[in-house]
Amino acid sequence: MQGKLRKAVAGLVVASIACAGGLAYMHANAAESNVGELGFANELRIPPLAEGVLDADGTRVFELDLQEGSTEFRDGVETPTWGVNGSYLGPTLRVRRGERVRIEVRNGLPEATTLHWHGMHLPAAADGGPHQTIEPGAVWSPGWKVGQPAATLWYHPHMMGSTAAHVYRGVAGMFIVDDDEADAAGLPGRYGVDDVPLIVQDRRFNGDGSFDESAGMISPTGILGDEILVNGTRDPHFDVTTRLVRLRLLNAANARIFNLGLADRRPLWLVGTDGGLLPEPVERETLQLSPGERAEVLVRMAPGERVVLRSFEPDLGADFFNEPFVGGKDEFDVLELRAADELSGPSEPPSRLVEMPEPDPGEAVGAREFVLNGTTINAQAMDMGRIDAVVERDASEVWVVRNDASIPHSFHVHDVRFHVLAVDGEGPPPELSGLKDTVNVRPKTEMRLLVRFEDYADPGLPYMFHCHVLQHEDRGMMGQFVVVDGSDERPGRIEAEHADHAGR
Ligand SMILES: [Cu+2]
Repeated sequence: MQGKLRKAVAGLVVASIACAGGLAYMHANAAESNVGELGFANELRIPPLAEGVLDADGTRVFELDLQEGSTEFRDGVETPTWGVNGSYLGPTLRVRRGERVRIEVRNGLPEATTLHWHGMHLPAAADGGPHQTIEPGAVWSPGWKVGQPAATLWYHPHMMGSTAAHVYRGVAGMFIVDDDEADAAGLPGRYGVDDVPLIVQDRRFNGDGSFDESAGMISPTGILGDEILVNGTRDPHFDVTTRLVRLRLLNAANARIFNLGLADRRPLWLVGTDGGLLPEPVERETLQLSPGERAEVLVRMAPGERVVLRSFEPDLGADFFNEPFVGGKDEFDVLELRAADELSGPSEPPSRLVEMPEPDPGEAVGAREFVLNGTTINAQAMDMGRIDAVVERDASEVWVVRNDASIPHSFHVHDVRFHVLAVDGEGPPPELSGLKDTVNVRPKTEMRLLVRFEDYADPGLPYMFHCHVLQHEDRGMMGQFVVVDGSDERPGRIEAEHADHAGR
């Protein structure tokens, strides 16, 4: 008996040493890099521009078909994918401030999904969150009036429990809002020529060419790919014909934080963030974008040169154990910019862009706290029937978002654009000084946001706030708020058709 026990203990010790050794090995080898390995052989695909059709009453109508297909990312290798009006990703929608829009979304996918307009200010019923499910074969036609400044937004599914898979398979696209003030700012503005959408995603492929949807055994953040796609193009280059080129950067990855800059460290001029343009360009060497965030930057090119857009090792602030497993050691070449021998247009960015109102924390009627940890917010998992916050229409609140975890989380609020008032008590850095709808909340960090809820009230239908790391969102790192009008009742719960999907 004694001998048997000793043998068992010895076995256990050996096993745990092997296990710890394996973990240490994975820890040391978790760094991913493709730097220097790409040939930039493929011309960057530019998503087709959809400008819609004006109907009799002046509403701009778009048709979006969600569909299954297959995509050749690598010559001769077909990858089963999902897309919008195509096999992977979707068209860039373009609207003007002041216009009424309607979008007819047909779900040709084999399962129910939704389509959410990320960054758009609209009624809750049009938001495309988890309550606006579209069954296979069904059509959903939300409409609203575009009432916000020019900005780079995007669209993607938001289905309770399966957002990560639906986005990963390829359902996403850019959504650009224009207005007169941005037109007058003097920025490059020819779509696909000197105003270039860049939908940046990481993907991992199986040997047969299919996407590897397994989340990785160790990663606490879900899928991290080892290859980069830009607008669905692997190994891409873009031919630049102007001295200044405007890049609309969108981090459409499920989990990866990119730290984008040019390989020779020349400056980027940051001209816009999630919710619109900045008052003036700000020079940055690199720009960190967490899932869901956007930035518009200008890059200056010289005739005939080539420069690589790279994602440098990000500064995630995760603990020693987790850092490599959340992508903190990874570096990627993303895209090569190739300048023509002759370039046109100005070489200096405009000095002034648009007017932006200064945030006034004094207007806030109160504050509430959101603590991020594990895959919960305020220690609760998402419940489709539970209303977590009731806010008054046309009121401002301070939202204090604190990340108690040792990995980063990406906090997104639907419907609104907010100002970052402070990060750990300090004023925001330039990249957080513009209007935002998604922010990276670093580990052990507190951010104070000034959020204003305008125009639309609906006590029966909530908007979401959630982590934009999609695996976290799917696992319940999400909550709901309703906007109410003076006389509305203040619901604590609502009827929710899909409540049983929640809190997994
Ligand atoms: Cu998260």
